[in-house]
Amino acid sequence: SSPRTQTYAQRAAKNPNAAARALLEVIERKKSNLCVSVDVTKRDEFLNIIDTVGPYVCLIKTHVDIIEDFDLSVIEYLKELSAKHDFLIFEDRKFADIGNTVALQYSGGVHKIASWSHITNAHPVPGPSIITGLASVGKPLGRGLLLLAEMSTKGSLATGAYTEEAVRMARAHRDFVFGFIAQRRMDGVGATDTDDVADEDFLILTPGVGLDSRGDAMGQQYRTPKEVVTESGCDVIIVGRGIYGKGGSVDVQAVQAQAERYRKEGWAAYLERIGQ
Ligand code: 5FU
Repeated sequence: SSPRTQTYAQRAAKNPNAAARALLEVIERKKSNLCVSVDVTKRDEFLNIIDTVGPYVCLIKTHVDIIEDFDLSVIEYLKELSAKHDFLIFEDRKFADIGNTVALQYSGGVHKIASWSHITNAHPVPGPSIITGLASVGKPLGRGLLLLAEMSTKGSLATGAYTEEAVRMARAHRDFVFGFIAQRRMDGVGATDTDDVADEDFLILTPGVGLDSRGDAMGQQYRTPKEVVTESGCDVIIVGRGIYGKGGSVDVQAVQAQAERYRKEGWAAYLERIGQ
């Protein structure tokens, strides 16, 4: 059977990437395929939202470069919350430069992403050297990489042959690249007769998910968990503002209620997909 109809636990058992295995296992353990994207600019609010949604998520997605009052103690708290609530961390860094530069950006600077983020991502635009550059830092640490094969935004250029090439790049680096940011399943995409894709199982993490809105004023487009998980076969729903609104002060009960609502919808969509 294809990954589309297998359980997360079945897929965990045969995934070659440690970060992917850990993610699939936590999804199964918590019955949550929800990733919350915490896009706020103040450290207290950032940590407060994470502590609030923690019980409902498999993964927390960050953009640490938008936090105004950042220092490495934010990361210490984030790691504590990751242990307390049992979730993985995904810094949505979207690397896009030459191998040497991305290796420096990934390991160093103010944020030292590789030291704490289980998962990160990259645009395939520079070609395969971006993967080898990031792998030189991330592989020894047991990290995993996602390529951006598609985007959720209106007018995205990541379509057609570009998307297919992204999948080919991933296929050639299965030890480090375990999946995609995309809007649909990618197993077998762009494969030729000589590629062995029978056991291929790329995880698909999908932003642009919302239950109450179809988009924002800046090109974002939202689909529902059912459209994303049941119909398009994606594995993890990534939700930001649908959970905490505009940000500002955190209404703990309201944020909890939204997180549980999206967790439930995402899980029901998965059960429907695998026929349970
Ligand atoms: F790669 C992508 C993409 O194609 N669309 C996205 O929206 C990434 N994102 C991220 O997901 C974006 O940077 C935000 O951090 C998040 C979506 O937030 P929202 O509040 O749910 O729209």
